[in-house]
Amino acid sequence: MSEIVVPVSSSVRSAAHVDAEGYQRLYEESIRDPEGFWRREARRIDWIEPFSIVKKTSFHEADFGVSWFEDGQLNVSANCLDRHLEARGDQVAILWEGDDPTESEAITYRDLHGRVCRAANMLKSMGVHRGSRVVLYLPMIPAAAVFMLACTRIGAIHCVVFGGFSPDSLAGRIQDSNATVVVTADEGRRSGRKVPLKANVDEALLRCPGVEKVLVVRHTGGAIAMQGGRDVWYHDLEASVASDCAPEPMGAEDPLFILYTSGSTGKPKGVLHTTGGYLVWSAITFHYVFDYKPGEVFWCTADVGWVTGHSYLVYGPLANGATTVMFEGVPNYPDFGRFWNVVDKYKVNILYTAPTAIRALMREGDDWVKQYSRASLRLLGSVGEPINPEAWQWYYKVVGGERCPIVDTWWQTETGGILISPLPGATDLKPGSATRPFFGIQPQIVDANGAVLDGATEGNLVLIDSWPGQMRTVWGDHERFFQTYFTTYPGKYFTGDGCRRDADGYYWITGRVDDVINVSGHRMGTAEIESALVSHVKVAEAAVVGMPHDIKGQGIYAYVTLNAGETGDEGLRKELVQWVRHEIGPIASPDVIQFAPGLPKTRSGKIMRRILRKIAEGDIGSLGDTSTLADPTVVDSLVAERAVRG
Ligand code: 6R9
Repeated sequence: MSEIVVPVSSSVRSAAHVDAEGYQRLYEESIRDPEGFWRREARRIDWIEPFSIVKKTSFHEADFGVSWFEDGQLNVSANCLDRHLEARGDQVAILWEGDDPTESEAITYRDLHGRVCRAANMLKSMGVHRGSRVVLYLPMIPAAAVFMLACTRIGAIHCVVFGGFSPDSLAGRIQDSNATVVVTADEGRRSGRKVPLKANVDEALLRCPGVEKVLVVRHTGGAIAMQGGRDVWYHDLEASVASDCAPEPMGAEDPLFILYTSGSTGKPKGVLHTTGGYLVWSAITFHYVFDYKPGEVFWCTADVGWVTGHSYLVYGPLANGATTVMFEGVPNYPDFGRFWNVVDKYKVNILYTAPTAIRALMREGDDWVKQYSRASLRLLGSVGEPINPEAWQWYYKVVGGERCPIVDTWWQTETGGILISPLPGATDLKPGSATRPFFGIQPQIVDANGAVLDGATEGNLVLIDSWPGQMRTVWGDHERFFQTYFTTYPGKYFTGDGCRRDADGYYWITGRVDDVINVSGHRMGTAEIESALVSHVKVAEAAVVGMPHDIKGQGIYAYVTLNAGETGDEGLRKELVQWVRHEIGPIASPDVIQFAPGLPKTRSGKIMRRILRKIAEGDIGSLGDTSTLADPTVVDSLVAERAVRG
């Protein structure tokens, strides 16, 4: 197979922060002398009390721990707001574009500072203090960024829950984080439809007695119920609070936020990030990977409910004094030209989106793109899942007109920010490869037994030393943190991803190797969907695997065994899909439900997912060894049933 390489153009190289030699020099320094490198680089943010200790990290059981800049003090909101006021107080910080194309708002740094101070005072008046947990269940409106920053201003820990999650998922996160305050809106908007956020909160709170106050932002004006003594309107409280609020000096290792993410076991993990390291990491990666220059407009299309929305919609851009676009809508509303319309409207220079969106737009043809100028675009980014070379080429040629490099950025909720990515002025691109490690990142590829594989090879991706943006623990379960990430390959951080490295040392992420599937760039634990399915009265057992999907990357394929006496028909299929949507949220909707009289199990009772994956992929010819199954005939009936369904 001939390999396509897109070299760095001389105009991109000469304008960029670093070229290939610069990258090599800084990368080598970051590995040879991490102390010196990070002592210097951490100064790109402001410290109230400078740190003297740079790093104390070990991935080994005996002295396990991750801490960075631990004796330093800082405040995240002061770094994202106050320090920009003098030079760029009147520059736009957030450009908000509503779901409805006629709605928009431009918020300057000074204005944002005022809103954040008032929001911080509102939270204080509700009893929120240093270390309190505040759940934010909000649409993509400026208040989401305002309340994230307001929490950081007073040292409260925010926990953003994606607005597409069900009341049940929301309740689980409120309970696990022990939050006392929830901030929400009357309703959200999505492709002209309304999302009943406040009603979902009301339902969730029936199971969350610890929540004392609910702050409600008016967004759509839709009718909602307010519970006396508990629920407070934002606009009622706003008038009564002061517009200044001193930033709380926080320790570098004080918790900053919790964000829940799916793993290979049933219960989502509360990934905890801390103050100093996270901010340094989101700031430095934003600067180098997006090669950001003052005055540029940056648009990350991710929702704030995901880590990408935390690091590259809010913290990375604002720490760098950038103008960041926040978009409430979706790529296909009112039509398939929406992204390009927004790009032209705000003269977006850097666009950061997901392969699933690119594939969905690619399918609609080039005309939607070409109706718009897109002349402002300089750089394109991709995140969330592997980008297939065909989608990469379309993004590069049609969207970027072959002018704009693409940064394919590999990272995870756990990593806080980008770990493997091209730097626009330094790295020749290969469509489909996340290319090379960022400063301080030491990837290794290991085989199933942990043997380190050198040179051009393929295996599992691990990281052998810490970086400032690394998660610090699983909220409330430090043992689970250690067990999940550091025991598969002792002494190393296991990413859960498979990876190939080519002869040029480029990394190609091949996808999850654990029981996590990636649906439209969103992580779903198969165990979570299975437990939702088995909670239905008619279901005895369920096994969920990923299947190839043209737009979503992976779709959800569920094998369901019913209780004796139940019959699997179209009606029950629909009911089960609705059930999962209700239990978890629309993103977890199964694409295929196959009723199975039995599941393939080993004699010790383990479900053989490898076989289920093959059947879901339609790859019946290579089911491999089925002789270890307790009942090999189960496979024949699954294959036969699938053939009937086509
Ligand atoms: C940022 C984010 C993490 C998982 C990760 C991997 C996949 C993310 C990718 C990518 C290939 C890329 N992933 N970016 N795979 N190329 N550029 O997405 O975090 O939601 O925690 O998902 O997503 O499998 O392990 P998160």
